Amino acid sequence: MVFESFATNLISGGTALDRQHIYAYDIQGGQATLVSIASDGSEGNDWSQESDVSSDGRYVVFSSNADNLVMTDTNYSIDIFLHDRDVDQDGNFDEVGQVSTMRVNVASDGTPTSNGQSHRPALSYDGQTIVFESADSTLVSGDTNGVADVFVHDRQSPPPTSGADLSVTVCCDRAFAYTEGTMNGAFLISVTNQGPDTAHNVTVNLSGPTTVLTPTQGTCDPTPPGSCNLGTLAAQRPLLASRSVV
Ligand SMILES: [Ca+2]
Ligand SMILES: [Ca+2]
Ligand SMILES: [Ca+2]
Repeated sequence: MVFESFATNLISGGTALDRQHIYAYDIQGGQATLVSIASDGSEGNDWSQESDVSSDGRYVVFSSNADNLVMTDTNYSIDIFLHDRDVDQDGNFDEVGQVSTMRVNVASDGTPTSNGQSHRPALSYDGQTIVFESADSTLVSGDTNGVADVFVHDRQSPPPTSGADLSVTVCCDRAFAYTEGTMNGAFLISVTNQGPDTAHNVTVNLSGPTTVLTPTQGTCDPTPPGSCNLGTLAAQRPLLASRSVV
């Protein structure tokens, strides 16, 4: 479950919890976790409210007046944010470096338009669809009614990742050798998103002989030439896939 609170003693290590924040609460473990945070773990610098959570607890949506939850929030207005508690999809939530926060009151092409406040977000069972209310008349074309409307943001069609900046390096972390024309060894494939925005559907296509592929997140198809779908890669985050040539 998720809830909002002004309490300052729900978690340890907070630095500025004197404002309304969103917490996820694990009923079985009896543990509250601050989730109105940026991808790098920074606490929201202003109040957050109106939260909802997906059925598996992975995704939390909320509205917030904080302007430090994503890199380019300069609208001085209330936005809707989606916090992913398990970017690496390993089932362990809230790991440092494996959470991400994105703004979802954006136009269909991903443009973070805003000339009005957005409120009251709700999340679908699977966390893929967000519905919210907004006075912003620029989210869709032809919104000339002069009043707030209800909008749906479908994550199945992720926005362009123009602010993502992916780089790939391949390096031999262990000795490898050529033996009678065959190559044996292991390689580390490092994919890094150095940009300010989350990259979606990160796919790495390989070439070469039969391999064993072990990604730190996502899945790989080792069938030659081999490819990996590594899923979502948060801003300023690296991930690795090891490739053993057999
Ligand atoms: Ca804002
Ligand atoms: Ca995780
Ligand atoms: Ca309107």
